[in-house]
Amino acid sequence: MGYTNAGKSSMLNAVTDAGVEVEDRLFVTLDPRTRQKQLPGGETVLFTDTVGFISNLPHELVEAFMSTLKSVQLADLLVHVVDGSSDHAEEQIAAVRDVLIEIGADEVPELLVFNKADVPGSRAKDLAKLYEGSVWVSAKTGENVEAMVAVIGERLRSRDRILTLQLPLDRGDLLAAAHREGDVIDTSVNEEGVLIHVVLDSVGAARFRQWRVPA
Ligand SMILES: Nc1nc2c(ncn2[C@@H]2O[C@H](COP(=O)(O)OP(=O)(O)O)[C@@H](O)[C@H]2O)c(=O)[nH]1
Ligand SMILES: [Mg+2]
Repeated sequence: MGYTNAGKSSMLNAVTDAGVEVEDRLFVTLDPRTRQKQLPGGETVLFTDTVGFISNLPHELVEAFMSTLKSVQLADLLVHVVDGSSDHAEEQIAAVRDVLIEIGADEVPELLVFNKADVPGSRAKDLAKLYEGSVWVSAKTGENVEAMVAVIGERLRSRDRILTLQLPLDRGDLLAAAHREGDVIDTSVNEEGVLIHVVLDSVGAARFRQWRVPA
C-alpha cells in the first residue's frame, strides 16, 4: 500500500510477475489484486495491491476503498511503497500514516520501501538510509527487488504469532515463563497437563519449540 502513483501496482508486478494493470493516473487499481508468491525460504505469501491512499478520499471511492481497508487491517505486514523520486516523499508518508490511523490499522507492522531509485536524482537510496529498517528498490528495473523480498520474509518470520503449547503439569516454571515472555490468551487443563494459547515473537517461539502442538 502507499500513496497514489508511488508504484504499488508496478511493485506487485516486479515481485510476482502478475499482469496487473499499470497506468499513470489516479486510482487505476479499484479492486485489490492478490497474487501468490513463494519466498526463497519456501513459505507462500499473498501480496495484495491496494488503491492509493490520499488525503480526503472522494465519496465514490469509499466502497472500493472498503476492500482495501480490510486487506490492510488483516495484513501480517504492510509494504508501504513510497515514491523516492518525489520531493514530497515525507509528506506522502505522513498522509498515508494518517489514513492508517483513521482506519485503525496503525498497529499493523510496516516495511517502508523507497521506490523509483532508477530516476535520475531520486532520493530513494538516501531516504532508505535515513529511515531505520527501510529498503530502496526500483520496481521498473527490478533493482534490489530480491533484497526487498528477503527483508519481507525476515519481517514475516519474526512477527508475533499465536502458538498452542502443551506443558506438563509439574512444569509451573514453563507456564510462568510463557506469561513473562508472551501474552497468554487462555489455559486449560487436560490429561497431559496444561494446554495454553500464547502470543510469542520468533525468539519466544523458538524457546518453546519442544512444547508446541501443531495448530
Ligand atoms: N522510473 C520509475 N517509474 C516507476 C517505478 N515504479 C513505478 N513507476 C511509474 O510510476 C507510475 C505509477 O505506477 P503505479 O504502479 O501505477 O503506481 P500506484 O498508483 O502506486 O499503483 C507509472 O507510470 C509507473 O510506470 C520505478 O521504479 N521507476
Ligand atoms: Mg495501482
